Amino acid sequence: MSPGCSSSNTGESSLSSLGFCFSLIVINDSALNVRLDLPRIYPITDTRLSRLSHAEQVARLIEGGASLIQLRDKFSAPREFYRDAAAALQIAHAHGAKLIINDRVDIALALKADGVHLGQTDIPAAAARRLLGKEAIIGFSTHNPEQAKLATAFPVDYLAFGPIFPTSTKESPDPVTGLGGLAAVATIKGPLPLVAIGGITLERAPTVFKAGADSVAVITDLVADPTRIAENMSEMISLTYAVPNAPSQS
Ligand code: TZP
Ligand code: MG
Repeated sequence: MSPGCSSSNTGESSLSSLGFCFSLIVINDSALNVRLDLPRIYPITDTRLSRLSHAEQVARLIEGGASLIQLRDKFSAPREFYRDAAAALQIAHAHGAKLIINDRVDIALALKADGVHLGQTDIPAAAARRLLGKEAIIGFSTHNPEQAKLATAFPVDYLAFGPIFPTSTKESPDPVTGLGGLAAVATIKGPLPLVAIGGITLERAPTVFKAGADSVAVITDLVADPTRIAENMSEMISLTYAVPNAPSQS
C-alpha cells in the first residue's frame, strides 16, 4: 500500500503501483459504518430484577466504569419506558457513555439514543438503519449459527449470540448454545464484533472470551443486587480486561 493510503472496513482499496490512492467505496448500508469498538463488558438494565429505575442503574453502572449500556424493558408501558430512558440518556451522555435501547426503534429515534438492539422478531435491521441513520449503533441477537451467518449481511454493528449458559432473565429463551456454539459462530461471523449473552458471570466471563467473544452482555450478575451494581461492574472490568481474546477468526 502506498504512503498515505489506508485500508478500512469501508471497503477501500488502493492501487499503489500507480503511485496514488484509488478508493473503491462499497456503497451499502453496513459498509459505511466504521467498525464498532465495543467495550468488553456490556451491561443491560433490568428494573424488575434490580428494583431500580433504568436511570439509577445507568448511574451506578457508569460509576463502576460502564461506557456502553443497553436499556431493556419488556414490561413497562412505552410512555413509562420513554420517560425513564430519557433520564438515563441524560446521565449517560453527561458522562460520555453510550445508550442502546432494546427493541424500541421509536424510542431510540425520539430520544436520539446511540442505537438500538434488535431481536429476531423485531423490525428488520435495514428498516431500523433507514430510520436511525448510519451513525446509529445497531445490534442484532442471534441464537444459532444459521441466524448468525444470515446476519453477517445485515446493516448491523455487532452480533449478539446466546444464551451461552442457562438464564432465568429471558422469558422462553432459545436453547443454550454452550461455549462450543459460541466458538462455532466466532469462525463464521466475519469482521462483526461478537457479543456473548446468557448466564454470564464474573467467574464464567474469562472462558467466554477465550471461546471467541469480543464482549459479554450481562444482566443478573451485574444488577440483581442493587447495592453492588457499581462494584460488580468495576470488578468485572478489571478481571476481564486481563483476559486475552481468542485469536481473531476474521
Ligand atoms: N438474550 C439471550 S439470554 C438473555 C437475553 C436478553 C438474558 C441474559 O441475562 P442474564 O441475566 O445475564 O443471563
Ligand atoms: Mg427484541
